[in-house]
Order: sequence, then structure tokens, then C-alpha cells
Amino acid sequence: MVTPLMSQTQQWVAEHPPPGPFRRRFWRSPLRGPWLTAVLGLVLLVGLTIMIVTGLLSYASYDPTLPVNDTTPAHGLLGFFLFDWPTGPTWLYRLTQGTHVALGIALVPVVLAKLWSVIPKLFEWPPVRSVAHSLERLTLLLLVGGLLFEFVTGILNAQLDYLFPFFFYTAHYYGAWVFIGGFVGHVLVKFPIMVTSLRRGPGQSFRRTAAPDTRPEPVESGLVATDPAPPTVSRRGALGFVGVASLVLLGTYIGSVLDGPLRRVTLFGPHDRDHGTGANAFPVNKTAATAGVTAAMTGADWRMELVGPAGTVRLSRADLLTLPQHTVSLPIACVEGWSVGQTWTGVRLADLVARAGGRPTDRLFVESMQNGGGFGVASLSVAQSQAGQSLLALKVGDEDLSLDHGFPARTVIPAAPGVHCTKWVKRLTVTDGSA
Ligand SMILES: Nc1nc2c(c(=O)[nH]1)N[C@H]1C(S)=C(S)[C@@H](COP(=O)(O)O)O[C@H]1N2
Ligand SMILES: [Mo]
Repeated sequence: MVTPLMSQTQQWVAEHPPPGPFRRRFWRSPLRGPWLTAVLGLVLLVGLTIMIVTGLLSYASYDPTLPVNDTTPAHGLLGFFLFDWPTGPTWLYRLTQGTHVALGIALVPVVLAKLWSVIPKLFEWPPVRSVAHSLERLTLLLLVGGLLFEFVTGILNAQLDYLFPFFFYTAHYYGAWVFIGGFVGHVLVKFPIMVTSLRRGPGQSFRRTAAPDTRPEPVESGLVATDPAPPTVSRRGALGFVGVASLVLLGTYIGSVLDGPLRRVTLFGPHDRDHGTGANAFPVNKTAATAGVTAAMTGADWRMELVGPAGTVRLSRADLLTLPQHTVSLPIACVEGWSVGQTWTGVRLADLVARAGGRPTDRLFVESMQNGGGFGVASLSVAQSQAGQSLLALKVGDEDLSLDHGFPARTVIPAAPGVHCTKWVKRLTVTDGSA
């Protein structure tokens, strides 16, 4: 806006935009306007809020305040919301993380459509008008930059396993806070205009207007084309296209969250990672070979160390099988969003704590035979160590665990993220839960 207060130079700058996208005439789609942007904005307001909540829950589910579970130095200010992750309902992490990843994939077309709808704003001329205006643009940088970063790293992680486990984990978490900052600022500024635009409507019937009759929204806004091109699609058609694209993307992924026959039609995710037969035919990210665990290391000489106030005992698999066995149905739910439900049989972790001379207020530190990479260790909370459904599993279904699924023994923890269900356990150490 040119105001009388503007200096002559400023006025000259405002009146002489560089050619191309900096000129408003460049953007000619008759569909762009505050109503269309508000509709997409409302979907994202709801969708991205769910993404933020499930994402923060995912971070909390790692119990990052316990030793070794987290290398992100964020327990101070950024960890203000952390709480002890519960041990039930057993499908809790499956639900929150399945939602996080599946929704993230489904929102991609909406995000792209929203960015398309406001793209003239990116080329606003002059680019800086006032302090308030530059602050608003800075918020947008955090918002859009953070959003694209989160979507790209998240989708790469869900498709390609932990490419760089701790880089991803830390970067996605810090990126989330950048995004959250931009998102909250943006919602505060734009919420009123979203409501007004939705109330006002698109200026013609949404349902009845066919493509050739589609006119620009009758309102003065930087989003509305000054020199509209002839319409090629109606607003209904455009929004329908976005919705169908979302559903198609969701359809390519949802099978790996829901498990069962739908996994066969999963294009993204671990549909082709079934390593094993019979009861062991379910996905494996990290095979024994990748983890450097060999059959020789897990043969008759294998002993699991149980360390506690009563000293150190070394238990063979046969020893473990003579202890009381329990069977539980628990999912393995990966941070990548995929999950599988299985029936596990083995020894209760709480029984092992007691056997090592520990008390019900103690917790377990779990180490695997796998070296390096940070995956082979986990601190379990007191609740997880004591839960009746937390097992040192020896069998899945009616079979022994396969080497790829953690033979001779793996932990399974109710409601916890998969990464806390350590395979190829080497040592369990009882630690004071109050320390
Ligand atoms: N020792 C060890 N245990 C492990 C892992 C690992 O890499 N090493 N991966 C974890 C992760 S991230 C998940 S989701 C579950 C299931 O992983 P899988 O598909 O590799 O079996 O096992 C967990 N247990
Ligand atoms: Mo995982």
C-alpha cells in the first residue's frame, strides 16, 4: 500500500516491480482467492494440529529423560511437556504414530495446494514494507521452511528407515519447534481473516458452478488475479482433485499401519520386508546381518546376563524357558508408522527384576549384542519394567523367534515405540528407579 508517509524512493520502488512473478498480472488463475485459501487453511489448521500433538507425543514416548534414550539436549526448555509414557492401552503408540505418519502423507496434496494458493504473496513487491510486514514475512519463513523440512525429513524417514538415526531424530525435533513457532504465529494473525473469508464464501455457488462459469472471488485481495485467465476447472473440481490425491496417497500407505491383507497393496512402507516364514513372517527393518549379529553368537553358548543387587547371573535360553512363561498380544509399532500385532511368549521382565534382587520400584536397562548405532540399548521406565505385559520374549506365535526378530530373546513393551523393544538381548541391568 502506498501511503503519504512513503518516501519518494519507496514510492518509486512500489510502482516499478521487476518483471515476471513480481507483477500481480503474472498470477492469472481465477481460482486463487481468500476463500479457497481459507478452506485449505482450515483443513491444515486441524491436520497440522494433530501432527504437532502426535509428534510431541512421539518424542515423549521415548522417555527421553531416562539415560541413553535420547541424545537431544532438549530436556530443559523444550522438554517442558514431557511425562512418563504410559504402558496402556497396548495400542497407544500404534495409534499416535500411525496417525502421525499416515496423516502426514495424506496432507501432502493439501500443503502443496495451500502453497499454490498463496504463491503470489511470495513475490510481493516491495518485499519489505514496514517492521510489522517484515516480521510477518519472517514468521512465514519459519512456517513454510519448517513445514517443508518436517515433511521431507519425515517422509524420507518413513520410507527409507532411519537413514541417519540420530540426525533425523534430533533434526526432526528441532525442526518441529521452528515450525510450531511459525504455525502458532501464523494462526494468531490469520485466524480472523480465515473465518471472515469462509463466512463470505467464494462469491458464487460452490456446488453448482461448472468450470466455464468460474469467476475470481469478488473481493479486493492480493490473492485475486487482476487479469484472470479463462477458467479450466471449477473450485469444486480443484478441491475434489486435492481430496482424491490425499486419499490415494493415504491408500498407498495405510496398509502398513493397519497390518493384515492391506499390507499387500502398500506402496510406501515395509510391505516387502517380511524376513521369515510362518509366525516370523513380519517386517524387519534391521536384519541380524545388518546389525552384525550371527547365528554363532546366538548358539548354545549364548548367555544373558542379569545384573542386580543379588549379583550377576548368566542365563541360557534353556534356563529362561524353565522360568514361568507368559503370553501377551502386543504390537511392534515403529516410529516410521508401520506396525504389526503379534503374540509373544516369554518371561515377565518384572520376574527378572525380582530374580536379580530388585524391588518393584526398580527399572531395567537393556543392552543387545548389537554394537554401535545407538539402537541396541534402552532404558525402560519403572512402569515398563514392572508391567505384567512387558516380556523378555523367546517365542512369537507358536515358534521360536527367528534370528532376524531377535533370537535368542527380545523385549516387548506394551504401548511403547518399537525402538524400545530391543532384539538380541545381551544384558539386563536392574537400576534404582528413583535415581
Ligand atoms: N538390537 C536392536 N533391537 C531393535 C532394533 C535394532 O536396530 N537393534 N530396531 C528397533 C526398532 S526401530 C523397531 S521398530 C523394532 C522392530 O524392528 P525390526 O523391524 O528391525 O525388527 O525393533 C527394535 N529393536
Ligand atoms: Mo523402529
